[in-house]
Amino acid sequence: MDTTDVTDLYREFGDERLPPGQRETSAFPVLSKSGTPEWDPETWEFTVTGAVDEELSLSWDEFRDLPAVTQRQDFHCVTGWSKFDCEFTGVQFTELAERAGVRDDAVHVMFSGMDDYTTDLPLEACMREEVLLAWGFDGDSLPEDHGGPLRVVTPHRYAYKGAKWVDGIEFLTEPERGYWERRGYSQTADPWREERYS
Ligand SMILES: Nc1nc2c(c(=O)[nH]1)N[C@H]1C(S)=C(S)[C@@H](COP(=O)(O)O)O[C@H]1N2
Ligand SMILES: [Mo]
Repeated sequence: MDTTDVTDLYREFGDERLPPGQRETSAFPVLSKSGTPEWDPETWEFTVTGAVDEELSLSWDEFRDLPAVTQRQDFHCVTGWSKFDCEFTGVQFTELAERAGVRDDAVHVMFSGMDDYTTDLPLEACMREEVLLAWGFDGDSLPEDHGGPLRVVTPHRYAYKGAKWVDGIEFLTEPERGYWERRGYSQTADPWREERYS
């Protein structure tokens, strides 16, 4: 599969690839609010709900049959580390949005994970080529600690916007707050503007 390099997206937001206040690391630390949830490919179900023409419900096999892309991306954690050149493979957010048919009154999105994690983003911040629902990392399946079988990646936002173990997307007509956003983290989370807290 061809790899698209989106590591230059920082040019839209700032002059430096490394956002202010971040340090580069080659490690890939694990940050989870609780443990790594168990999952069963037989019963796993992914849903797209809310302000859409047609709600979707996909099995693991159905999800894996969706068209996928591979991208080289940077990863910025709000706690101060950045990891360059992560290779993620997965389905673009826009692909799912198109299949469900996002209604005109949708303005915001809530992602939820199997560990009851939630995180929210404005719709326009999701409708970008680099927002992936990733099942692959560096040519392998996504490690379970890093959100396997499926996680969201948001290289233009701090990484808490990327729900690990994601199994639901809800389109909202009013903004709502996710797990960390309710606890004082930024809703917009632009690393080049250091939007860490709200
Ligand atoms: N489901 C879920 N997703 C999550 C989290 C979590 O606790 N649960 N933590 C977030 C935070 S704070 C960060 S920094 C990244 C960390 O991803 P990593 O563990 O792969 O480094 O996942 C985000 N997504
Ligand atoms: Mo984080």
